[in-house]
Amino acid sequence: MNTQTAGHAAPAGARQGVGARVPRKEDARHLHGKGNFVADMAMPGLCEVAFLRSPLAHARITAVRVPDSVAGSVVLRDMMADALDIVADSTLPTYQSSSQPPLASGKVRFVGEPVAMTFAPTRAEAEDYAELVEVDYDDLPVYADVASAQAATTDLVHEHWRDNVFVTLNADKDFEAYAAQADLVVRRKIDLARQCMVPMEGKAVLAYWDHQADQLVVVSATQVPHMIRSILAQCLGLDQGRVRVISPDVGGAFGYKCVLQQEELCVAWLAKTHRRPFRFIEDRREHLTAGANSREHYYEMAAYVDRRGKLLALDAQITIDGGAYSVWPFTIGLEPGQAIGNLPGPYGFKGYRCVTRCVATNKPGFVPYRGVARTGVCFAMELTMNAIAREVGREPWEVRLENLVQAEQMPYVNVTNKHLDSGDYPASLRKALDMVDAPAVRARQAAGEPDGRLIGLGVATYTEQAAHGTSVFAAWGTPVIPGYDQATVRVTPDGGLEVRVGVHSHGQGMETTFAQIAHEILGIDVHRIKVLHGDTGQTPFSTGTYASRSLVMSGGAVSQACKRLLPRLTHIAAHLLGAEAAQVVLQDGCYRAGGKSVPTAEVADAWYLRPHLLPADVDPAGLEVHVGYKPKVDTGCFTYASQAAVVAVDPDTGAVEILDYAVVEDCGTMINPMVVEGQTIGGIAQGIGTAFLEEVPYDGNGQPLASTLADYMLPGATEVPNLRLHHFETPSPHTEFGAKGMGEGGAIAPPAVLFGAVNDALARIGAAELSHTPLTPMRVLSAIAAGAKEVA
Ligand code: MCN
Ligand code: SMO
Repeated sequence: MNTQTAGHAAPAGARQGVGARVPRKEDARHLHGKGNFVADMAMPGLCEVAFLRSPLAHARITAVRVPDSVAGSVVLRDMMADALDIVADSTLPTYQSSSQPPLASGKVRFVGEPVAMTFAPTRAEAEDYAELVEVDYDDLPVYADVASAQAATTDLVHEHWRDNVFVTLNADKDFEAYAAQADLVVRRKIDLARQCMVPMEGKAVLAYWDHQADQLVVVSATQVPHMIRSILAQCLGLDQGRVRVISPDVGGAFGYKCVLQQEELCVAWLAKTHRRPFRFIEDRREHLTAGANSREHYYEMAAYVDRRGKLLALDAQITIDGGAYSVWPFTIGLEPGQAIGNLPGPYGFKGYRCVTRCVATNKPGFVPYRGVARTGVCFAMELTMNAIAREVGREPWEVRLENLVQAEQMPYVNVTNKHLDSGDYPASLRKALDMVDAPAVRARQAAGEPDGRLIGLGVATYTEQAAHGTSVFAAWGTPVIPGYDQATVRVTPDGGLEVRVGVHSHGQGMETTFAQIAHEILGIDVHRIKVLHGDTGQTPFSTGTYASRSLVMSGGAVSQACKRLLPRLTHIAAHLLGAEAAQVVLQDGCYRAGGKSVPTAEVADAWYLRPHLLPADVDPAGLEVHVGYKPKVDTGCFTYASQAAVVAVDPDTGAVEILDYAVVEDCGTMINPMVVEGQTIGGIAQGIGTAFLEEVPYDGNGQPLASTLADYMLPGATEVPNLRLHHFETPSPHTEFGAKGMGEGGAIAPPAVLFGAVNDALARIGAAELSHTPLTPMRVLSAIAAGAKEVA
């Protein structure tokens, strides 16, 4: 294992291959405002689309009146007879199927559900038309939370269901046997609030008919262009060959854009029907009140431990508020599936029982959000670890160090059959404790602060299952199951390289990192390597970018394709050099032998334009290779990290300041450490939002109470401290270069770390434990008051 600490970009002329800090190629256009987002696009005759959305959470639609003056510009569900509803079913037992119409039909199931669609030359006019449409509703009982939804027996969210539960998952692995050996049981209730994903760019889709290609072209801010093409073709009754999906620059996605959005379907339908261009750009209010939500998990944990805090068995109940509809293609089964499987995290205990329920409520549908269920399970597991430490009177890290899977146990198959592939979890925790100097923090706590604030230290260790593939998704029974990812690489006649992949970057920097992979093998300058992605017309199929899979899967395919191309280039070069292929070495993009050299450009020139110079036995497939790839083991690779934070809590105001934050992460071999650090820092910023600020509150009528960014609080630069990062690099045994996916990890641990730190601070004055996000100043003060009451 070699380690490397955070640093800055590599100077010009430096190494460009795997491990180099190459500045991101995509940054130039973004920093100069030259990105190409859907909202930037202009098209003759473009109509802007607006939606009339339901003001009620659960109601029957009894009448809709459209004034004649705008009738030609208003669409209702029954005018879209040729479009199918969105149905995303999992084959998991107990799963109940929801059918989401592109526009509400018969009834509405959440505030913000589109009821009518209008279009006009400008968005303002389209919104005016929407205001003229009158809808009569008959109220139905609203299920605004999981408790009322589960209690309901009539007027269910989906009438034909037996109850309001999408799916119930059960796990039991040797629970009774191990629980029986425990000395004590530590119980906690832990909740994670409902959140929005709030990318800078919301949903954005433009669709038109390409008359020349006789094709519907859908330009959409999506993570998964090939899957959107498949489902749009299916819902609109078109051959897939007559649909092209292009995902241009995407302004952040975080999971929000990895599913088919109903507005995407509506706008595509308009273009198919009218053979003209239409566009919808979600505004911030629509995003906050009607876009998909995430997180909202409720945990009841019972940890069966021995006197030293060794966890023998865990009994957990998880309830997830799944909102009104299942999303295509991941289904509402993905979140409970991830939760029940990943709850044990990095720990090696043997007895496990868990029931996970995903409940349908009258809220927007539920989409996986960066970290997916792992932010919740890490929060629940780590707060439980802290609780165990409290009850057995040990330091929280002492208890963890004993419970973590140890390095010598790797590879380790855990209690939920996760194949933890490699790494040293305890070493990462020790290093994080070192970085924040845990003994010094304890001494500082004992001495007290001159300003009366309370110091606290929190830690968390987590695993990030990444790039999980066929067997994992097959077990979740999703409508689409990822298999091989493909890449095409082609040397251009002037010696550059084109790389085509079906995944899509929405901020991850793949245009740079995939070029680095190709450079590592072929030595071509990264600035002469063009990564083409995000266009079904130009790239091979991939299920897309999600589950931190792009580097391992598509990056792996790029690596394999380049490795297959290299001998072909070498063979031609050897002939040009008059040498044996075995004597030829590739150095700085030049093929060298016997004191002579030819650059890649000359080899390419021979293949494309001077075939009379080629060897007789040249491979006629030429300088273009297409491969499909998946790692040797498709259960995913497990990136892991330990994070530690020191906070100061003001017991008078409830304000929390993060004084120090250290991260020790191991994603195997880093392709670009600077990109890895950017991903980690961005994820942690979002995690800080989850911990302290973010919540979409709903009232009892299912009305969203946060409709602007003044109510839905996001972390800004002042809330994100200087993060100190340290890397371990334990190569994965299963992947190209030993790299593991890591795009979500940063967002997983912060709530666990920061609640741990605040609870540690407040324990000094006997406050109650905090265990509901977000950790607001008010909640800090209530915890102090509750503790005081308990003492009195
Ligand atoms: N990388 C690397 N070395 C590694 C692992 C990754 O250099 N060992 C680099 C990759 O080459 C890639 C980036 O890090 O440029 C992330 O790679 P990976 O872990 O494969 O994740 P994906 O590319 O599949 O991205 C998806 C992941 C997810 S699921 C969410 S959600 C998320 C995230 O990435 N959303 C993001 N990061 C985001 N970053 C931005 N800016 N915006 C989002 O919406
Ligand atoms: S939430 Mo990321 O798109 O898996």
